[in-house]
Amino acid sequence: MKLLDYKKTSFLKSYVNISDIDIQYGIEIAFIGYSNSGKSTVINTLTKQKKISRSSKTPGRTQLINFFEIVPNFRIVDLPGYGYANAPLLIREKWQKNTYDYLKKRNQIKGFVFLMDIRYPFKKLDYIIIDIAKKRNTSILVLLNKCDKLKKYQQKIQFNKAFKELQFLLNSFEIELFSSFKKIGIKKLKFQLNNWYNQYTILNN
Ligand SMILES: Nc1nc2c(ncn2[C@@H]2O[C@H](COP(=O)(O)OP(=O)(O)OP(=O)(O)O)[C@@H](O)[C@H]2O)c(=O)[nH]1
Ligand SMILES: [Mg+2]
Repeated sequence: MKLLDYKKTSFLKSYVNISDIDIQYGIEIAFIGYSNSGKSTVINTLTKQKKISRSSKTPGRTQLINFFEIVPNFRIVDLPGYGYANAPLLIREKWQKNTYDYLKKRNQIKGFVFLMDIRYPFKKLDYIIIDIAKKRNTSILVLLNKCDKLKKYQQKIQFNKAFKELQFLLNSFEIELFSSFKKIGIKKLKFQLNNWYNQYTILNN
């Protein structure tokens, strides 16, 4: 199994609309979740690059579909978060439609890294993403993010609850506690990304 060096990740390209995406080769992993759930920060943590992806205290930071290349033919994609309440409704709807369209239609997606704030999991729009993953039959890693905000025993309770809910909703999934601030869960994230990449290379060689 080839282990990837995530520090070598580089920015590839940004797009406003999915219809503009002109990369057809290789595969990609989509990072998705509510606005402010910590997607861009996870990508910075994974790649050990503080500013590869723009993160912010203000929700709605990521407004484009941003592609990063780990190695040729293997990309991660940072998406605008859904459910950002302060954006004008029209803009919000456009972002959301954009994101859902991309997640539903894009063949190159081989995995979802799906983030939920461990304190407030399974909000309304999260179910839409889980449903898309199920319908596509796409492999999903759920990160219960910002676990540094809870005590150990609370983390366990939230983990068990989420595990049960996911078991009810999906046939298969992976789940892990995550914190960019405390560097928790990174091993699992790398392991899953390595798996996805290796499955692709086995199939294509
Ligand atoms: N406590 C805690 N806060 C975090 C963690 N990761 C990110 N944050 C904070 O959460 C906020 C949002 O982080 P982003 O990475 O910009 O979130 P995002 O999901 O990319 O947001 P959008 O681009 O709006 O979709 C920032 O204030 C981060 O500092 C974490 O592990 N723990
Ligand atoms: Mg972001």
